[in-house]
Amino acid sequence: MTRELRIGAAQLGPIGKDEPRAVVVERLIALLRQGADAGCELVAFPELALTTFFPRWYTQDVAGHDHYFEKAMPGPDTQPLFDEAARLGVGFSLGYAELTEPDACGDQHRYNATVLVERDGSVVGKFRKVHIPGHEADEPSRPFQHLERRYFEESPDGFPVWRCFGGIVGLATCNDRRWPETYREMGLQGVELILIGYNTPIHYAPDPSQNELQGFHNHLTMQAGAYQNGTWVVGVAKGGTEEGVESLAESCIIAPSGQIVAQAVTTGDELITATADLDWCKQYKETLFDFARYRRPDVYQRITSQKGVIEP
Ligand code: CDV
Repeated sequence: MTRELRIGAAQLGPIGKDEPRAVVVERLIALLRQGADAGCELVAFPELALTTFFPRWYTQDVAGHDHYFEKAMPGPDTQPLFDEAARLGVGFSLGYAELTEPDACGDQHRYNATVLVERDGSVVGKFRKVHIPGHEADEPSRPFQHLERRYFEESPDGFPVWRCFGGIVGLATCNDRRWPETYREMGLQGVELILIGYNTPIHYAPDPSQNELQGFHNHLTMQAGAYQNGTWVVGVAKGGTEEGVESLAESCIIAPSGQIVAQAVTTGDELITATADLDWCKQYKETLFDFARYRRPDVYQRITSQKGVIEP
């Protein structure tokens, strides 16, 4: 018996700085309905899918950007998406900026988060971005800022996976996809499907020679992560030119073989779909990448604990 899950990647085009949440949520609902029409049981939305990519602007006081954050998930603006998901019987993942309730010391925390929601509209779990790229201080010489390190804390929670949708599902966010540890952490927990939202500006200020390689690196990392861990990977972009900044689209669905089985062809709102046979993962997890049989953590441990390069 195969375990087939029909999945969608709901790529978004630009979201304007002044676009109200309610209008964005209508766009998300339209894509969710397309997913339902295409037979999807699960639709992935991008990173920070409710607002423009606000870390491109500096504010002296970080709280000056709190209007871009969600204090509850679902909240008043996102409840219609949860309701429609339950009505349609389509689950989803959604990236958003999370502002926590004050803790015992009265401190609030800001995370680049993604929520995973079941087909009945219930919350399965939440992931907070682990690898936070960019910079903390204003760098006016850049054509635009990438101030994620100013606005978001790094997650202390790592990479959990959840048994849901008939398999084992994990989440990651944008820059996380470039790091092999992201996939391996989840691979070691038996992950079969990883959903990854991203906002990737084409222009990379620290080294513009990478600009023309953005598409290559995007697929390179996710295809390698899928293959080396025997898992499906969905990469879903907010693409196009948003507030003057061009971002990569090229959303895709990748099989455990590392092959791309569906890819977006526009830079706007677009749904791509695939039928993911979760049992395909076994062909890699039980052969080439049989971790229990072939991995050598004893040796890796020994090498990484050595100090420095061995000199001749
Ligand atoms: N949103 C991101 O994490 N963007 C980074 C850029 C800044 C390199 C990315 O890895 O795509």
